Amino acid sequence: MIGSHSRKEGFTLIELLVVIAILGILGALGVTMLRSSQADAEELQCKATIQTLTTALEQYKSDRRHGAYPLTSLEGVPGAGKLTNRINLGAESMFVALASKDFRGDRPSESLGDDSFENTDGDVSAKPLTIYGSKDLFEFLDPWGNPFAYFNAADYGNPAVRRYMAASTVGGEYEIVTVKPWENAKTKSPFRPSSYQIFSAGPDMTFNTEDDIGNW
Ligand SMILES: [Ca+2]
Ligand SMILES: [Ca+2]
Repeated sequence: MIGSHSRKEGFTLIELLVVIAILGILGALGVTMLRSSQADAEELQCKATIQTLTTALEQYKSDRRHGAYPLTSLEGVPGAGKLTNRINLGAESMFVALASKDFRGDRPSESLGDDSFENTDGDVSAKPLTIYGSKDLFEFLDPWGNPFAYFNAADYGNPAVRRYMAASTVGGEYEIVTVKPWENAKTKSPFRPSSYQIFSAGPDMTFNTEDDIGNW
């Protein structure tokens, strides 16, 4: 009688273990779903940023004063000075083009906000080249904190514009990496052969791997 009385009072050890196990499974499921929805959100944000940048690049090209996409480097641009570190060249050139005083389109650095760009390699131009007072040569960042790579089609074969800063973990140290323009693995013909490539290293934070997200 004592046994049945205590049964009514509370859970048996087995029942308790079952409940704990179920809670554990639900918890793990919740974390997994949260993580995957966060990853989905970052990828969507990355694609949206590329869309914003490509729209601005088309506006830039269709302006008769430019008539072409930004070059892959600021070399020879008045006020750029000596580009000493040779890192992030395409990304910096794209940023300057789309944040310059004479760009009449919708500037992505303004619409995307201050968090959308950073000077990951800490280099400067001789004079300020953008609407900002700073001489910093900024790069647009993907949702994981790495610069977007940018290559004008004229430089797909140019190894001198392939050095980029990238961190392998969120908030990690930036290191110099080599980034190659994307090409068809079978035919070796580059993606976007007559315009430009802009792409993110993607969630794995490594360039030129399958999860890269680009304008193709
Ligand atoms: Ca820079
Ligand atoms: Ca990648």
